[in-house]
This record gives sequence, structure tokens and C-alpha cells, in this order.
Amino acid sequence: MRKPVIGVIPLYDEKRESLWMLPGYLDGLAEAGAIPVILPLHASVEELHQTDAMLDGYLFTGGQDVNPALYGEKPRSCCGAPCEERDLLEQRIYEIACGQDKPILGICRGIQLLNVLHGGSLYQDLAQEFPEKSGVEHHMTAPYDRTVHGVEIRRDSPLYRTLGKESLRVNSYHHQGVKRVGEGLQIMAVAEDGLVEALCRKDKRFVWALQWHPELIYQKDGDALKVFQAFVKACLPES
Ligand SMILES: [Mn+2]
Repeated sequence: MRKPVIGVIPLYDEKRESLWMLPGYLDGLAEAGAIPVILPLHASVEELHQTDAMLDGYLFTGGQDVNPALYGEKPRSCCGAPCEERDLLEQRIYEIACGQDKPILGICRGIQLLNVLHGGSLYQDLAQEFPEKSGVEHHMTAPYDRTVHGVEIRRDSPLYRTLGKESLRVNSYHHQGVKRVGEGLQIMAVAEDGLVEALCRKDKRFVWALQWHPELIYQKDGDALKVFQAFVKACLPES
């Protein structure tokens, strides 16, 4: 049986001038039945159309903070250095993928980027800009294959239909977060302190994004694996 081929956005280490990958992204997709391939960091729109013809879906990985210029703000000192190559690559891929209604799963930076591409904004740093209501730990330390806070899953969301539960414990390794939700996006889950932790696009078959990290915990957390499986299944709708 043919397996879906999923394009994975490469990670970029500016200090080492190095492309790299966390194995969990690839292994999690493979465990869910897909063949993951790492995409080039630099590619023209024309080249990305060509690679798109070989791909069934896209994983938008974690990474650098999205450039605040993309949501009309100046970077504050608490904001990390942007990665303009990734901002550009992911904008191009997002447009191409959505034009073909190809499934996308965004993780961490992926939810932040999705929100910004839909006209939303971000907290540049939660510690400084997000009113702490409940002492929720969003920026955990290693090991990352453990849960540190809860999220409430909205009953009208596809995430609820996939997991069949209204509350979930998740890991959490992010210092930014969704502030104003972008147009056309539906909230799928919120943390105990009200922070948006999962979004989806209402008008597409499968465009989901999570603030937590299933790739770091899927080996021991069945719900994390179910998210990968739902994504992979959406990539091959005929099977
Ligand atoms: Mn969190």
C-alpha cells in the first residue's frame, strides 16, 4: 500500500550555519504510517510547486520566533532573532499547500506562523506580556516527554472528534503564544490560563496546529500519536 509522503520544514541553526532535524518529527510521522522527507530551506516558488507534486502533506516544525514585522509589530528585546529564510519558505509553502487543499500539521512555531499568516498576532514573550493567571508552566525544562499543563479541547473541534475527550495533559516548550486569533481560524484547545494552544482552519480538510509537542512524547502518549495518525490519514484520503 502506498504511504503518504510528507514534506518536513528543516530546522536551521544560525550559529552553526547548519540545517538539522529532531528525530521525533520524522519518527513520529513514520510511526503513524508516513514517509517524511526534509525540504530544502531555499527554494523558489516554481521549485516548491514541483516538490509539491510529490508530496501529500506538510509538517511545519518548531523553530525561531516569527518575525514580528509579519504581524505589524517591532521586535522587543524579549523576542528571539527571526529566521527570514524560514518565514519566507513557510509562507510560500503555505500558499501552495492550501491552494491544493493539502493537509498541514503545525507544531509550536507552526501554530504561531499559521496564526500570523491569517492576520493574527503573538505574545512576543509570555513571561512579560501574558498575564499569569494560574502559574501555568509553558516553558518547561527537559525531559520533554512529560506533561506539565492541561488544555481544554472544544467540543466543536476536529481535535475533539479525533481524541474524544474534553481535557488533555500536554508538554509545553514555548515562550511565545497566540494573542489575537487570525481570521478563518477556529480555536481547538486552550490552556488552563486561557492561552490558545490549538487552532485549525475551518475551510480546509486538515490544517491543524498545536502549541505543544507531540513529537517529543508520542512514544509514551497515545493522544500525541493519534494526532500524527489523524494527520497522516488525512494525507491519503482515498485509503
Ligand atoms: Mn503551553
